[in-house]
Amino acid sequence: TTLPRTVGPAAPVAEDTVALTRLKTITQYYVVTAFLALLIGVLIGPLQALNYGGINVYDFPLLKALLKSYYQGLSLHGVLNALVFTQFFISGWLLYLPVRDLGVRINLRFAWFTYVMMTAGLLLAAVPLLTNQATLLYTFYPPMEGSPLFYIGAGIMVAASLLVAGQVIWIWWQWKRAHPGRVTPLVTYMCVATWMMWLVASLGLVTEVVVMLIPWSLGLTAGVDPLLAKTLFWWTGHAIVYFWLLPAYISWYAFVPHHAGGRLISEPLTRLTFALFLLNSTPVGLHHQYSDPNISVLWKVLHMFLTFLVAIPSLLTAFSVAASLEDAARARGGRGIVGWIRYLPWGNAIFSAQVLAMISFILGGAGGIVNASSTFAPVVHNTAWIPGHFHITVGTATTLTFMGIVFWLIPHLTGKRLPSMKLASAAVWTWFLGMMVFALGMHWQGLLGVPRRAQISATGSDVYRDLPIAVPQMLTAISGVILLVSAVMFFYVLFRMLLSPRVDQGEVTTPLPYSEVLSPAGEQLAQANRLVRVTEPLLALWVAALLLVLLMYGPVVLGLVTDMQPVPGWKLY
Ligand code: HAS
Ligand code: HEM
Ligand code: CU
Repeated sequence: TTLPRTVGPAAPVAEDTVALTRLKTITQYYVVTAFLALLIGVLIGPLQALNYGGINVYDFPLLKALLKSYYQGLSLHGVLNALVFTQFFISGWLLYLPVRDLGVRINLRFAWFTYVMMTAGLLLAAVPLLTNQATLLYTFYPPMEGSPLFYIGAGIMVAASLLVAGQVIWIWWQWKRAHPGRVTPLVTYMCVATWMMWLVASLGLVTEVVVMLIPWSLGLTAGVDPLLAKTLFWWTGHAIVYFWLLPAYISWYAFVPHHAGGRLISEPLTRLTFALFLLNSTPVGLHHQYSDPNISVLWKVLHMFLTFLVAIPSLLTAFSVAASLEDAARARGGRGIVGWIRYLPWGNAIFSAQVLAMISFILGGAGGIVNASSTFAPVVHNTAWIPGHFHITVGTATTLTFMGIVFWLIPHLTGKRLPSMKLASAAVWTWFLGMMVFALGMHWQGLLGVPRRAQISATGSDVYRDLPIAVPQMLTAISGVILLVSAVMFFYVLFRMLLSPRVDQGEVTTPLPYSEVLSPAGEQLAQANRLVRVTEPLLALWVAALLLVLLMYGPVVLGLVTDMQPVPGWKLY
């Protein structure tokens, strides 16, 4: 009999060799560090939700001892969740997958080095964050100024992620040289494209931190130009959302069909999606700066159109992944136009986490299109609508997907078992419910004019009480409580699993869940269809991506550089 064709290598079940065990340990370190950051970050979230429910808890003595201000808490929340959790998880995930996919040996010392470097950066940045010396919010816009340790630590963290990117691209390149004429396997393709995108995207942030913020915070320069710094920040700041999203897409394409019992529809289409993200993720950042002066409307409008264009690979994903789910449900006996949905394995938390994440992203994506439309942007910009938007993108589409992944990844890496599928499911469904209620409350308040990043519950901010916000405030407060309960259940399951003894060989009981595929890409480039051949030269696509971002950002940045208005720093905390 012939095995069904999957998106993975022919024999994904491997022996636990010494090298494989070590690779698994490194991956586990990345993933556990990520979730420790999320644990602390997420505990602060409900306090902020209560604030947007009109309830001020920041004067309680215990809390006052821990957090100097609402803004210290908000800085910790944003940095730990959106920057630390994501980066550590993704670095482990997108290192492990291509190494296994290509079946190669890697330099494990180098892999350990990048982990240690990233963690050192995190610890360095954590000191000023925890001592209220870097209360700058996760966007750290100058002229707000923090301790140099914060910028240096953040810089080291990003540099470490670039080394992981380099290692993955290197092993792919070695594989290409050893296998001329072969099509890059799908999972590796997606990982390499994502890392290449991140290398183009991170240039803005690296320049901002290394050239501007570190010398300035060390007192070597007298001031910085806030608009130039902010523009470089958003060069990276929009594309970073795809650095958070694409690792979830990798799971939705390659693994979710397997959990559902169906097939991936098309490898060539999946490759097209990632090629489009590589090209188009970065030159769109000005949609965060519609209201900023000194940047011409022409460039803002160009970035707006490019933003609409970058929604297309997500729409391709929506239809393609939905078709995989329908395929799975019909194979399980599902019938009817929508009736098939009931036949999906909703009781499996690995599956439900990721599909609920997708559903949240339908709404999150739609909100993104609203934000990107320059006519609507002034209504929603800097209001509570925006946190509403990103808690159902990064806070659910990404986070809930990663939660679903660890339910199989930890057993796979360690040979331990998920202690309770019921509790895992309860955590997943309450996270989804909590975030949907949160998003409703926050979008609604935003439309009524409630600003983001504001301690509106503090005495003295009575101005918002005159708005008709009682109902959305109540929804937001309730959502914070639901999410707290959800987080407690999730972390209980996660840590019970991590602390339990190893029961079997993870490779045997929980092999990599590669999906079967309906339209494979084929193995030989010469026989592959046109789309496969056009998307294969990733290095050329990478160069094209770099040129496109230079074209779309070069004149804007140059204009700001030739007209710099350096200002001294502020300490507002
Ligand atoms: Fe966004 C602000 C525009 C996507 C995150 N965004 C933010 C901020 C964050 C963020 C953190 O144009 C705040 C930054 C700050 O602090 O100031 N965003 C977009 C657009 C998209 C988008 C056009 N955002 C994301 C993703 C994020 C994220 C992804 C994180 C992971 N965003 C903006 C704009 C702003 C902004 C403006 C600035 C606002 C302002 O004024 O400050 C697009 O990429 C969205 C495309 C998505 C879709 C949806 C596809 C749906 C899929 C699911 C299918 C479902 C299935 C399930 C298959 C078109 C793929 C079926 C189920 C069955 C049961 C059958
Ligand atoms: C901001 C609540 C989880 C990322 C906020 C705000 C609230 C909130 C109310 C707005 C604060 C303001 O604008 O003043 C929560 C709750 C959570 C949660 C209740 C769940 C228990 C997450 C997760 C992520 C995340 C999982 C990402 C992985 C962020 C970011 C900000 C934010 C980046 C913006 C910080 C800033 O403005 O500098 N959160 N959140 N949150 N949240 Fe969450
Ligand atoms: Cu954006």
